[in-house]
Amino acid sequence: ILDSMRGRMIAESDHMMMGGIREFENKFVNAERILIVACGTSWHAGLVAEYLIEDLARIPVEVEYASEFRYRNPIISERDIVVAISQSGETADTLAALELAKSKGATIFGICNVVGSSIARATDAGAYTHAGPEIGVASTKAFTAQVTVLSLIAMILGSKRGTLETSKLRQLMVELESIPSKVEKALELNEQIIKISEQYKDATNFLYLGRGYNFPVALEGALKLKEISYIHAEGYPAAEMKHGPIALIDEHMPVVVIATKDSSYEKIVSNIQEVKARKGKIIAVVTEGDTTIPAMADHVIEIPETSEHLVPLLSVIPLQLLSYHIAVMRGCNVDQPRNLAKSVTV
Ligand code: F1P
Repeated sequence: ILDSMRGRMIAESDHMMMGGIREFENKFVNAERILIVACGTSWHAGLVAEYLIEDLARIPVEVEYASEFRYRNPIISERDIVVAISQSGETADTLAALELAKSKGATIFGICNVVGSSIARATDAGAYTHAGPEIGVASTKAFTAQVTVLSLIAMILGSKRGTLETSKLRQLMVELESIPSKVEKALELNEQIIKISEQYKDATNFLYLGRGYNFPVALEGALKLKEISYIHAEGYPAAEMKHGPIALIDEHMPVVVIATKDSSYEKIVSNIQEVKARKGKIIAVVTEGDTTIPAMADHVIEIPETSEHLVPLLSVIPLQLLSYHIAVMRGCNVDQPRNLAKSVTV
């Protein structure tokens, strides 16, 4: 399984001209640290990778906003692997961050959509995601593609380092194969999400909460809403709510809680109770068949069950649909949101 998986990644990246990872495999496997640099949605994909790689491969990962990276004096060495993630492959901040890391001797791996883009050309190796091109500015399927590549990397590293058992690897591979059909199923939620969007299209604020693998998804849900509907939204780790955001909760605050069945499920149930006690409105994304949270939430969106390692690939879908429909109902141009560019080259 591992060989075919590695073969697939190398074949893909060789075919698409960025160097394959074969040459750097040992460096990757023996890395003391992996540094991820990216902006916006790509940064959120990087955050998912931090959870995946630390959990499955036990390599320390740091995820840096590329837009901030060069304004401090970061410690980088030739022993570091730097992964630059960018949908457009042209984001100036990401390019500058990887150039800085390269000048210190780090090995640069890229994950980009666009063949021959500036970031792809500046890397030592990498993988193209080919999720596009489309005219829409806000990144959606690029996120899914980036997280898929990063999941494969985490699995390969975990297997090579002996931190991921063969049976667990096999289980994850089988699960990954089932993701496309589960994404299709999640897209069938469209009609239900239109109805929810109608109720909240005039909201002025939204809060998004998630734990574990769903925390980056909460950030991404909030970003998508801001980008295309111009509604103020914040994403938080669910447990962080009591350290500030809880003060904002009243009957006018919709709270999107991503609460799929995983190791933190019980904790998130108590977060929902805290929101309900303050009359906040709960839009819950849950695992199909859940009965506890539906009894508490104002709206329930059920997604297919999957491994918690892969759940962002599914839980992000309803949040993208929610942003999309709210934006359309508010008369916003979802393809060309104001003030945003497909490639942020300055
Ligand atoms: C990064 C990004 C996108 C966002 C918008 C502005 O782009 O922040 O995530 O949706 O388009 O740029 P990229 O480096 O992934 O191309």
